[in-house]
Amino acid sequence: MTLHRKNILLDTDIGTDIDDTWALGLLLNCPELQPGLVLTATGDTLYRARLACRILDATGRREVPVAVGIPTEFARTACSQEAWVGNYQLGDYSGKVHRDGIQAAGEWLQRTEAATVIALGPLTNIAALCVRHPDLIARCHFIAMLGSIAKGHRDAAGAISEYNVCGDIPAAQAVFKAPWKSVTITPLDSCGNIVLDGERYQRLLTSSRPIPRCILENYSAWRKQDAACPPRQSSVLFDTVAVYLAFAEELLVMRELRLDIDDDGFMRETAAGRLVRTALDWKDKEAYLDLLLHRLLA
Ligand SMILES: [Ca+2]
Repeated sequence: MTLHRKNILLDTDIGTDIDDTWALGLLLNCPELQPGLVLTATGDTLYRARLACRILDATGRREVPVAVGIPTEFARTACSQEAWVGNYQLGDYSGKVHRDGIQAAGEWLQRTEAATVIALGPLTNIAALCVRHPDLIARCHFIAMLGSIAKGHRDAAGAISEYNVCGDIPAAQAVFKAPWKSVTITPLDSCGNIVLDGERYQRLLTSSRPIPRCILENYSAWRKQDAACPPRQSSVLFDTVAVYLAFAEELLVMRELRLDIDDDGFMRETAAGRLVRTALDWKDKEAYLDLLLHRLLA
C-alpha cells in the first residue's frame, strides 16, 4: 500500500537556536511527510538558506528545494552555525534554490493540493503569504511552534511573550486572522522542556547515520556559542514538536482554545479569538522522546 504523504512547506529560522536543525532532521525522516519547500525566516535569510542547503546536501536530500525568505534586522552574532556552513554558497547546492522565497512559496502553494505549512520561527514570511494569497491559504493547514499559554521555558509557571510571537507581533496577529483550514500550535506549555539526554543522547552519539551525524556536527558548532549549554544532552528541542503535530497528536493533550495575540505578544483566551488546536501538555512525554530518537536514528 502506498502511503499518502502530506505535502509540507517548512518555514524556519534555522541557524540561530539549534532546535530548527533537529526539527529539519526529524522532518526528513518522517515517511508520513513530504518536504516540498524549505523557506527561511527572518534575520539573515540568505545565511539560513545556505545552511539549509548544506544540511540537505550532507544528508543526501537534494530533491528538497530551498527558498530565501524576507530578511529582517539581525545581529551577526545570532548566525550561530556559520562555522559549519563555512564557504558553502547557494550555487553549490545541486537542488533548486529560489532567491524570491515568497514568490516561490506562492507558486508552490498554487500547485500543491492540501498543503500543510509548518512554521518554526517569527511569522514575517507567513504573514506576507497570507496578505498576498488568502485564497491559497484557505486551502492549507497551519502548524506552528508558537506562544505560551500558562507555562514558559522548562515548565516555569506563567505565560511569557514567546520569541516566535514577539519576533514579529503584527505578523503573528495577521496569521491568526487568515482563513486557514485549521491552526494548530505547540506553545511552550508542551514544547518548552523537550530534551534528549542520558541513554537516548548516547544512542545518537554512537549513530553513523547521516541525519544524526549532521545534527551533532551542527550542535557541536552551535555549542561553542553557548558556554551555558550543559554537556551530554541536547538543548531544548522546541521545534520538533511542531513537526510531530504534522503527522500525529495522540501523545499530546490537545484543546480547542479561542486565542488572540495582544500587542505585547501574549496569547489570550477571548470569546472572539481564533479557534486554535493547542497542545497544552503531554499525555506521554517519554513516549515522544522515544519516538523522536527512533525517527532521528532511522
Ligand atoms: Ca525556530
